[in-house]
Order: sequence, then C-alpha cells, then structure tokens
Amino acid sequence: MRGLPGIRADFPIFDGEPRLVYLDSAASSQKPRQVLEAVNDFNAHAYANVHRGAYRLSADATDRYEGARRRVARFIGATDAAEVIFTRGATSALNAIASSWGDANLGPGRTIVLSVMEHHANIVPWQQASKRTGASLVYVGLDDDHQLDLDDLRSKVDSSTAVVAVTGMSNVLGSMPPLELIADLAHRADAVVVADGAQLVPHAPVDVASLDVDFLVFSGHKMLGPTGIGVLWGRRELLEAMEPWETGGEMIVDVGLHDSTWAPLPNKFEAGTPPVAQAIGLAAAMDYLDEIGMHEVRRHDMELTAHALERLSELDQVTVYGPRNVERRGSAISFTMGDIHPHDLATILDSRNVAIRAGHHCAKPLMDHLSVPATARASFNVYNDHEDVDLLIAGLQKAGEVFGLS
Ligand code: C6P
Repeated sequence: MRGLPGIRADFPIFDGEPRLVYLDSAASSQKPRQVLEAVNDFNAHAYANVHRGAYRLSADATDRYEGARRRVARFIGATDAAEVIFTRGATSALNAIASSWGDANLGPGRTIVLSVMEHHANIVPWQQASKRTGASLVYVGLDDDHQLDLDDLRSKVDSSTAVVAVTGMSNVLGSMPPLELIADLAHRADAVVVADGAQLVPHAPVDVASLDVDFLVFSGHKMLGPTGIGVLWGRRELLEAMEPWETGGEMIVDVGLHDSTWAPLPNKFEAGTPPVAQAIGLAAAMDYLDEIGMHEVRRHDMELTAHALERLSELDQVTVYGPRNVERRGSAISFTMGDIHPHDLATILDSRNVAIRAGHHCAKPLMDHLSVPATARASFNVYNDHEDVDLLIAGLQKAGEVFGLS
C-alpha cells in the first residue's frame, strides 16, 4: 500500500492484529523502535543526573544531554544551541514566553495579535498576560479557504502591536499561515513573532533563520519522540533580556540569603533536574526523521492528505473544514458527517480499530468561528498509508449506514 516504504515496521505498536489504524498523530505520535531504544539504552546503561556529578557517568550524561540540544538546534536551523531551551512541551514553552517576555514587554495600549484558529495553549497564556499587564487581545480571522486572512492581519498589526503569536499549522484545519510574511509584517511594526510549531515542526522542514520568527515552540511527543519534552527556541538577545520563569537549582551562578544571580543561557531557563532521557529520545526522533528527510515527510503528508480529501469527497454528507490545496495545508483533516455527533463517529470507528479524535481539539474559539460544537479529526504521520485512509472511509460508510444517512 502506498506510503513510506518500510517505515511501519519500525513502530512496535503496529505489530499486533487486527491492524491498528492510528489516525490521531496530531494529538500524539507513535514511537519507532530507534527512539524507544535510545531512551532505554540511556536509562539502562548510561543514566546519571546532568551538570552535577564530578564523576564520569554524570559527565557522559551531560554530554548526551547537551548533544541533544545541539541536535535540536540543527533540526530547526538554529546556529546557536544555547538558544534552545528544553521545556515540558509546547504548552509550557508558550506559558513561559507569555509570562516572562509578556510581563516585561506588554502593557496598556499594546496589543497581542492572535488568530482565531489558535490552540488554547496559544490563547489562554496570552489572556492571562493581558489581564496582568493591561495589554489588549486582537484576533485575526480566516478567509473563505480557512487560511489566515492576511488582509485582516495587515489591518490589525500596527505600532501598538507588541507580539503576533500564530500557529505554523492548525491542529484542526491544517492551514499553514505564511510565517515568513507574518514575521516581515510584524517586524516592520517592531513587534515580535511567536510561532507555535507544535504541528508544523513534526511535518515540514523548519528553518528559524529563514522564517525569521523570534520564538518557536514545539513538543517532542508529536514528532515520534517521548512525552515530557518540548522546545522553546528564542533569539539570544530576547532570551538574555528575559527573567527566568522558574527558579531553583542549576539555573544560578550564585545564591545568597536574599538574592541570586542567573546562569548564562540556556541554563538560566532550566531550573531543576531536566528531562534528560526525554531529550535524548527527542534527538533520536530527529535522527529518524532526518533519515527519512523532512522534505520527504512533507511530500508523504501532502500525498496522503490529497488521497484522504479525495476519498472523503466521495461520501455524501461529509463536510471537511480546512483548505483544499494540499500545498498550503497539513495533514490534520477535520470533518463532520451529516448530523452524526463526532463522538459517535469516533466510537463506531474505534469498534473497527480506527483511532480518530473527536471534540473541540482545544480550539474552542475556532469551533465558535466555524459554528460547530465539535468535529471529527483524522491526522497522519510517517507510518500511515493509503490503506489507513481506505479503512477510515469504510468505517465512515458503515457509520452512515448505522445512522441511516444514505
Ligand atoms: N494539540 C491535538 O490533539 P502540548 O500538549 O503542549 O504538547 O501541545 C499543545 C499544542 C499547542 N499547539 C498546537 C497547534 C497543538 O496542536 C497542541 C496540541 C493536540 O490537537 C492536543 S489538544
């Protein structure tokens, strides 16, 4: 079946019978043997805390952890590995930016420009920052093709704009806002750009230098890596000016009874014992993805998305939300089917071993914008192929029969 040759066999979760049709990679991806082994090998044979022990094992663990940081920098085109801060995930990275950068740079009269298709992780931290600082939230809408409305964006980014925070790829619509253009627009207004790469970085080549954004965040678990690890990349000068959002061990130079001084980047932002094994697992996931090639990952996503959109269009009463042009969208496909509740669709599909997500996808403002309470969503990764799409369609046909749709 058409897909990336040999990839599926690397994922132990697919070893069983009957076939697991896993179509919820936008929520979290499955892990290849190479990642599981890298984490296990470290925990089993090389484990120690980092940056602390005056012994070989700890020094080796520190080398591996810092090697993972350099690996991440290379994956996203950052020349300075100290600009890569390990976090718990995209959510904690966005919270950190909104509180640390936000509290120092926002205030009354300043605006925070977001889009209506943002994930809650790129909305709620800014709402909190707005309440703390008096800055206002401004939302950019969507055009008829469910892409970011660039005219609306142009009309809302002005000298009062402090930050434009947008997704690089919508987890619901798949839409891919043009980050380079947005960065150019924002920089002309002296605003900074925060790119939520939670869906983009796992699925397309990303180069922070050419995108010219100021911050990029993403999570390891959506890109074949472990849970509990994510990345906050930021421009050095911005990070240097920011206060730590967490304090404690490992992030200091000196601690007195009443005051402390901070370590240089990146340690200033990594208080406490970091997620060492997870960082090593993330580096292994990046090795794995680069072995396939991120251009090939993107090509496969587009090919599979085109097939899925085509097959979905054969079904009566299916409404797809999101752009049609696969060149400008990712592989998360949201849809509804007649008046069948998305949760009912998901339950029927689950009885056939087809896993999709149903609900608001942590994007309630977008659901309101689309005037739907919820959608069903199928999303792909490197291990999916045409057979998965065809089994989804067969399951939807069955659901249509059960609910008397045709
Ligand atoms: N979206 C989904 O099913 P965390 O949970 O921190 O790893 O990622 C948060 C996040 C931020 N931005 C975007 C665009 C996302 O899609 C997500 C996570 C999952 O769509 C879980 S709600």
